[in-house]
Amino acid sequence: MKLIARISRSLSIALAAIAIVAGTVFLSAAPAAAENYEVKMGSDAGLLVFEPASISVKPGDTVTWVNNKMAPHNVIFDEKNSPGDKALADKISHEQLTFAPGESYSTTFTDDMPTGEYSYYCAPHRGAGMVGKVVLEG
Ligand SMILES: [Cu+2]
Repeated sequence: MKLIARISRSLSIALAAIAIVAGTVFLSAAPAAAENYEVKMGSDAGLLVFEPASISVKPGDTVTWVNNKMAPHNVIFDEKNSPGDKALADKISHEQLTFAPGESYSTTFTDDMPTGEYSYYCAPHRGAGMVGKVVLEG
């Protein structure tokens, strides 16, 4: 009887260990799904805006800016209006102008980047108010 009790006890410990290992494997194999957000450059109605003008993202998410109307457009972040330094602002900017509808470029916001509000603008249309922001949450 004692032997059976001992066996069943070690068996339940083994099962618990297996459950923990299996749970860990499952969690690491399924991280929170990264999202891809699309921002139109120039609204459907032909306004000089980014649409949506503000989006919130989490580390791992990607923002894709798609040329829509009223080209040319680009996406410029500067360090004065963003967390981080000039090197980071330059790295996530897309200075190249888009002309053709559907042209696009992307930036992935990673967990090594400081959280906060990253403001950007379109160089040709900054004066017209073509500005946007990406809020990187922790
Ligand atoms: Cu523009």
